[in-house]
Amino acid sequence: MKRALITGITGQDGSYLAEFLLEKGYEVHGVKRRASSFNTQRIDHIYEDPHINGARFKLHYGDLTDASNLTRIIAEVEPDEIYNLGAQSHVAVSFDSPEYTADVDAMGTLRLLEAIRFLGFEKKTRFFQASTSELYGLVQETPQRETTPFHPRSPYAVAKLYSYWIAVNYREAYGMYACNGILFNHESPRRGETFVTRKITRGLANIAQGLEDCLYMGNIDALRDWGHAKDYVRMQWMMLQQDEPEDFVIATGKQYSVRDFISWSARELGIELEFNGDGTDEIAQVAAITGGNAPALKVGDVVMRIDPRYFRPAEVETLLGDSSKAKEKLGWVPEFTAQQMCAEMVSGDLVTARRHALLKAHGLELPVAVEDQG
Ligand code: NDP
Ligand code: GDR
Repeated sequence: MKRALITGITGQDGSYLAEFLLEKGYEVHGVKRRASSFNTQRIDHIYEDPHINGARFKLHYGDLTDASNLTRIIAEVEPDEIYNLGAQSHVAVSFDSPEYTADVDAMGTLRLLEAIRFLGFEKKTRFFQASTSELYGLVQETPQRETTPFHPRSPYAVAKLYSYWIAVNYREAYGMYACNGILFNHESPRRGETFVTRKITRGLANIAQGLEDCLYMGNIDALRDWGHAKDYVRMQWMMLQQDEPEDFVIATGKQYSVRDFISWSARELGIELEFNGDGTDEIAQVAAITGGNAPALKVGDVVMRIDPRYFRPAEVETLLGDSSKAKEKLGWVPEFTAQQMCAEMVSGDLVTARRHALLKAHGLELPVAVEDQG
């Protein structure tokens, strides 16, 4: 039985990858951080009682800032594959916490690679690094492929640039099977609530049900290549099954704006939106109601405004990936379109919003987390 160790197992990708590997028959180990409240919502459904013999899913307390702890976990688990998905993954937050972001997103990767080397696992343990399209930042070529030069635009991207190169360096210097997936944006109903897609689907579902008044957004002209996390974790695994380690772009090859994503989400809720103004003044108003999912709204209501607080000190305006190499060498093609994914996200958030609206109607306190960052 193969053993995998996943950092970031409590995150979006970690949870899908853990499910995927368990289905493939792996024993799956995950590193989770100590938190003052439960932080395992995304993996609770695959949790196995460690007291039961033969459990194939195991969690270890750890942190990417703690080298001795990472070394001990790797020594104990003796993994065939390590997936380094753990990160302070929010670009806007990295401007507020640049040093911490560097410690986790850059040094964390080095700590894992050094632990593998220190333990003499260079020839045993394969290593996947979650690299990012943010490396391209101020883009030098469109679409972006494996050979496109990098120009990172945030402390997050600069930290991830270090990790990209240290993975390449350990491959070249020590013959390790280490590779980078240059992942373009990928989303799902499990996406963190402060990334733009989830902020939109959750926010609009809440507004439609009368739980919030308005969505406050940053740069809605930003263009992204959005895929589904399920497709991307499958590719992460495929990359570690080759004879030779290589880096791959993982993307859909289709590009849309944040404004498009807002319109699609609204349409899923049975609302047609009209955008008025531009730049910092733009608003989105309800132009027509075509379905019954938005009882709290009427034509003319403003559901989105721009708040310059969400503009970033340096923005990545446009990203579009070319994953032909992944298609040719690995036979990988994404199964989900961005629109399908958006529909799935809206439908998940609508179920939650309806439940909360029902509680509110009965005068019960809402279990709604208010998160202003991002
Ligand atoms: P999430 O933000 O959903 O998950 C991040 C994970 O990292 C969480 O499990 C988090 O734990 C954990 N983590 C954060 N800080 C530490 C730390 N100091 N030590 C150990 N673990 C830590 O990210 P995604 O699942 O979306 O992304 C997975 C990886 O892929 C990340 O590295 C991200 O940067 C990268 N990536 C993601 C893309 C995307 O579009 N989703 C695109 C390109 C790259 P906790 O739950 O306790 O916070
Ligand atoms: P990104 O994702 O920065 O690309 O990083 P995010 O969803 O945060 O932003 C995408 C684009 O939308 C614009 N935007 C807003 N973003 C947020 N979060 N909130 C807003 O209100 C808002 N309004 C407009 C942003 O400016 C940006 O242009 C994600 C993360 O998952 C990284 O970890 C990963 O490496 C990259 O994708 C690829």
